[in-house]
Amino acid sequence: MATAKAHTNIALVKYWGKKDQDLIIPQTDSLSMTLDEFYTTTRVSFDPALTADQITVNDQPVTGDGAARITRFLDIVRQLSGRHEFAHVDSHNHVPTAAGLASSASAFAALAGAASRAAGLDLSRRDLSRLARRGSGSATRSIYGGLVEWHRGHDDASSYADPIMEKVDFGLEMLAIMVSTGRKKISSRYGMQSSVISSPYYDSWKEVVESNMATMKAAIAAHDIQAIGHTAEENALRMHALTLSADPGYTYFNSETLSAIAAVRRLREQGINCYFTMDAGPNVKVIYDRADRDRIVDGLAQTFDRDRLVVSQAGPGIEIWD
Ligand code: 2P0
Repeated sequence: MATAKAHTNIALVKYWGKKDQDLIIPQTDSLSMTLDEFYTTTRVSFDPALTADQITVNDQPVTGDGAARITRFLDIVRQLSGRHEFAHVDSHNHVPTAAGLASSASAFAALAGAASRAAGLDLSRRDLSRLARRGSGSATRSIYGGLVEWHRGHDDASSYADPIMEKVDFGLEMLAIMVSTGRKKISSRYGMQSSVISSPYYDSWKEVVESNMATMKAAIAAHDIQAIGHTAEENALRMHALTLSADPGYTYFNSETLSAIAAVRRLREQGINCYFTMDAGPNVKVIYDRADRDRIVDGLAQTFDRDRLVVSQAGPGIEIWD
């Protein structure tokens, strides 16, 4: 038996498209911040008495497509370790109630850590990030704390994460504005593939990411929060342009997303440095220097209830224990 705790992450330079859908090799590099506030804890034990994997999430049994995806992942662990037993998987997502931020990143990172250890594998962090990638692309980055880069690579061995700054030693902070609790209609897996196939802007996106990765790394090295935020905001808007320009086009934004963007821009017009980013859903995350936190929370509280504003520091990498 083994247990692992992994935190979710928010990309500052986004992953949006695969080269290899089976191995989950992305089209581009990406870069994220691991968040302290949101994490998943997962316990795995292999049991010869089982005739199928037994999976619960937040104490509710998981069946159907959700279970099939976890079993496919466990099959990879069984193949790597030479074990044949089915497993008990008990997972808890620690996200604020009504977050709508539950993430496959922390889920598959924690599952990779717990399942590999329970199966008797002793993987390096790099190999854990490669294994987590097989469950969900963004999980690759959740093996490490702080600021993390996922090298796209070109095959299973070369596509893994590396830490850029494991302990964030300057004021970078993120705040999530919880605008919606509903389940998204278009999964990121489907949405990103549709962008790869049908957006006429996809080749430009690859150039954008290459340039944003260089700018972002230089900004991190310089502790330049304004440049980090500006680059992340530009990158997010260009990623979302890939959803609008797919065929059929769609968006993850709703009217509250646009209100949140407007609220951040109003703060900026008042001279407060803060920037927004959005993922495959309507929630908005704000990037800023923690010295400005109180003014930003007070400003956003004019539009959103305070209990929908969740501040998070950079969080730690995966922990695994027996
Ligand atoms: C990211 N997102 O870099 C981007 C930005 C959402 C928007 O990674 O198909 O759940 O499991 O590899 O990792 C969400 O996609 O997709 C994601 P799969 P995943 O964080």
